[in-house]
Amino acid sequence: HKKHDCNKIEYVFILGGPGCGKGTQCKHMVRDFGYTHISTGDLLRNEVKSGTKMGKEIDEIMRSGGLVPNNITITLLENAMRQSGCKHFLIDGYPRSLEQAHAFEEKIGHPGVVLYLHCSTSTMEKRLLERGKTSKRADDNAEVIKLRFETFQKESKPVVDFYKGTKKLKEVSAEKDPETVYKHVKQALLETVE
Ligand code: B4P
Repeated sequence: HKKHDCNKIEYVFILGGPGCGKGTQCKHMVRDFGYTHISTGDLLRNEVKSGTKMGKEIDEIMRSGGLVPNNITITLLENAMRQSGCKHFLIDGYPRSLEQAHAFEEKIGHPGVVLYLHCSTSTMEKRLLERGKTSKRADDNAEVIKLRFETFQKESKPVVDFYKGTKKLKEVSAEKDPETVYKHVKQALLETVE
């Protein structure tokens, strides 16, 4: 039931702090534009569930609010993209550091547009604590949330600034309810794909 075509742009990066609503907005974009959604957070959680040695290593890092080593993330990402057999992707939660941005652009390709969901820390914290009541996610508790915010400021904010400099960045406020946020997300994406 795709309403718009994503053929013009192969890769869309979705950036934003922990709990800004990346996963939520991606669901809407998949429905309307026909992209394949790839979330590095989901890929990493699947690896943890599989109980491998690498999964245990990943679990510890996620519980500390830090970033999983780049070689692990890019390998999972490349495999998932290959296995999907698709060509147009929403890359959700990646790149989270300048090093990751460079790795993707060297090994895979260049994003056509970079969407940044901008949200205040207090709103993000509220959402994550709310999700934590039912999510059973090891990182949705006050202590780890604080560390995830620190990692975002230190490692991921520079990625936002980098793409601002290339003019590929589209900034959308993610403060309001999901439907309102999506109206602006859709507008920003339409401006680039059509
Ligand atoms: P992620 O899985 O990406 O977790 P997240 O930042 O919390 O985003 P998520 O998509 O889950 O939440 P959303 O904002 O949609 O990463 C988790 C961890 O994995 C990282 O800390 C890191 O350790 C590791 N990791 C991931 N990618 C990595 C990478 N590239 N390199 C290294 N390590 C990596 O939603 C949050 C909640 O808010 C939901 O409950 C949702 O329902 C609600 N919500 C959303 N939008 C809302 C709105 N508009 N109004 C009200 N509620 C809303």
